[in-house]
Amino acid sequence: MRKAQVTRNTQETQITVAINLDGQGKAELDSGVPFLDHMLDQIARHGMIDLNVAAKGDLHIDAHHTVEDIGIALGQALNRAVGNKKGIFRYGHAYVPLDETLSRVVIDLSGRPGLQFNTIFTRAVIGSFDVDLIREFFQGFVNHAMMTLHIDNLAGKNAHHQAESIFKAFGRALRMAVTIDPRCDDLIPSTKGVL
Ligand SMILES: [Mn+2]
Repeated sequence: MRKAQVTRNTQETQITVAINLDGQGKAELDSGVPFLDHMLDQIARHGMIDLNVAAKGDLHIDAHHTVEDIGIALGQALNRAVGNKKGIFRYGHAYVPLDETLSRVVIDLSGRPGLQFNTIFTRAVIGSFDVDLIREFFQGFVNHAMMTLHIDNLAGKNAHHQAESIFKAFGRALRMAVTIDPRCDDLIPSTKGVL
């Protein structure tokens, strides 16, 4: 089973995450940031990834450190869980609508960190959640997952819908990228022979 657990403790946050790429979309989420829990639940459900996240962060300041550091820890966990990437699709993509909103996410488990985040949120906050933190989450994630990630919100009038469609599309795209193609057996999907 492709699983990993990461504990990351700093003076700002204490985080433990566990990931199972061959899971059933089950999530146990206690990030301390309810909107983030709602988004992580989308990754688990639509990615068919089991996800546990427990975090204690300096929320008396704001949610910035907690959200960014959960992205970092999850990126580390993904990097460990995919291992040497033998037999995986490597690339994944998804378009996900949510009513008037449409988002596209494209992934390459390239071994190189890179984020292209093209989204103009229609509001600065969703409830009490600062929408800037969505980019911070994904930047932390790609830096440690060592993945190329293109996120484009193509249409949207509602910021909750924009965020949710991005996380759903990310889950779907990740599910495709980590899927093992049985024909590939021990092949690493790169002409370099290493990812
Ligand atoms: Mn929602």
